[in-house]
Amino acid sequence: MQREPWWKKAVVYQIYPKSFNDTTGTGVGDIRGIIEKLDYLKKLGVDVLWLTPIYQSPQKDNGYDISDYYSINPEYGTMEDFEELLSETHKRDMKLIMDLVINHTSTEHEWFKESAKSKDNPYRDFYIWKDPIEGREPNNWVSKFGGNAWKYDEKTGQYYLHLFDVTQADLNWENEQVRQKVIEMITYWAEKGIDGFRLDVINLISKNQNFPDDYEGDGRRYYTDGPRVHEYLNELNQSAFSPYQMMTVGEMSSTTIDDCILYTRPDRDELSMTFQFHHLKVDYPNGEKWTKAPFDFVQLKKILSDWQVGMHEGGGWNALFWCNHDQPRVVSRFGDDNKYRVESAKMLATVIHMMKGTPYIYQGEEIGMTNPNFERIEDYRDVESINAYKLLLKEGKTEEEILEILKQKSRDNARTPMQWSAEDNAGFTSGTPWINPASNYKEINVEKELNSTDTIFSYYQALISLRKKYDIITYGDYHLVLADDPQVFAYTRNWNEEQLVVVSNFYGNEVELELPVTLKNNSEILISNYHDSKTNNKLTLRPYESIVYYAK
Ligand code: TEU
Repeated sequence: MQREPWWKKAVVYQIYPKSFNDTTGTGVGDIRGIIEKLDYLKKLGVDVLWLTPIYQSPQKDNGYDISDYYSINPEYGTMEDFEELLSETHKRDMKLIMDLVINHTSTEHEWFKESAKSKDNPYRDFYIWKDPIEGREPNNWVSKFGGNAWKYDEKTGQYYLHLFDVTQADLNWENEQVRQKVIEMITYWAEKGIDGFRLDVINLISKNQNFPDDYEGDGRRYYTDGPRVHEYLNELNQSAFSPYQMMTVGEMSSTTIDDCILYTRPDRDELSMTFQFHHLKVDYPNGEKWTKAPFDFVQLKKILSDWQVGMHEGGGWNALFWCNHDQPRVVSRFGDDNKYRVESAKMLATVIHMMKGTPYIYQGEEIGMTNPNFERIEDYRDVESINAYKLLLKEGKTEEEILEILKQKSRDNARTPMQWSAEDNAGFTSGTPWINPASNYKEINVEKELNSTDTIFSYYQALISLRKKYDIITYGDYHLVLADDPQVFAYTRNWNEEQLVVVSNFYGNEVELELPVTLKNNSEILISNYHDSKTNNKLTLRPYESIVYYAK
């Protein structure tokens, strides 16, 4: 049998450098701040660190607007700092992956500046420029951050496409020179010795070249998993990823299981694994994000389970996650960030970490950080949130209503400073933080976690070591049971003669449960978030109780 790739048994930790640890008092986290915390991350037990973008950038979208792929944003440090981070990470036997943002660049990137100079500039074709149609935008596609996705340029009389912010211009992947430049850049970082990449919105790079109007939607059907995307990824793989044996995880916007199988099936030579977001839209009624809404639990189970089974059967590989820098804190979203914060954080971790795929932990998740519940619009920094605020005001919503929506949905919920201690600003900075910390940092912080027993942190440690010890977690199949149960998330995993049964109460009230599968006689409890969980076929699950049974 071919040797299985290492990343199948790995656990990844996502670092949002801006909010991780500031060593210079600027109020912005930095690379040296990450180096300082490597031992902490090693202690947690993770194998890979993923850094969101640290390249030079005007920071209109916190680094997802890159103006130079070859240099480090000075706020974060220098290239020497980066190289030290890489070697210190490797010394501790961990790996480092970086963010690759190649659907678009900042409009301050040299390529764009050249491109905007004239219609016959050699870089013109690096971006997607179109003539007006009847004096208007070339089509009706909508930017993911609100408004039309085209921006008119007075000087040359054409529009350029920006699926995200107006300062994030989409690259023209049809242009072979663009692809060559990207390959050169990937090779530069690979030569430095990094271990892989997370590829930002990578399934949006190939657009339908007719650029049709979308009369039923916002345009995404014409560029999501687009016509040449698999070809482009295969090219990147063969010219840059494979020669350096990189681990790659594609961030897939509104994708399908079928496409993700194609992106990740080993014989396709595209990517190692994919992030999909369908399970994080269960609180978007009718697809609408900017509304305050409860989540649909049965749907959540169904989506996660369809992806488990679909990717298993199709030979693909899932990245597993609840949270990232674009999502609210999971304990506030699907758990209880109050009375049962600890129990629910552990339960949520169990549900994801016992699934098939590679789990990702977003900074602060391992100590149960919550949404900050900002009360004023001035507290928000995120371009998407601020755009949404303006649009919702125009639509006639009151300021109060909008603030309630942002408290639930804003991306800034995950971007508040990492809570290291009870000191000022959560021990994140000695200066003024670029965004305020959540006010609960005196209660919820790393120092406190490390000085106590039975913490969320120690529970994550335990989950990570179980993955190392039990192959069934990596390789077993997956079956959802009690699919329609409105309170319990239960699934089984089978592999060779082994069996895992994972049962979790997703709510704050007790529930009587007759286990849907007969536990084998020799079943043991691998992990549970209560001390005295029972090994019975009939049991009462306490608030947010989660139990993993194992038998051989
Ligand atoms: O996000 C892609 C993306 O489409 C979303 O997760 C986005 O934040 C959401 O749709 C907004 O409702 C990636 C990055 O993770 C994000 O931080 C960047 O802003 C975006 O790409 C553009 O580079």
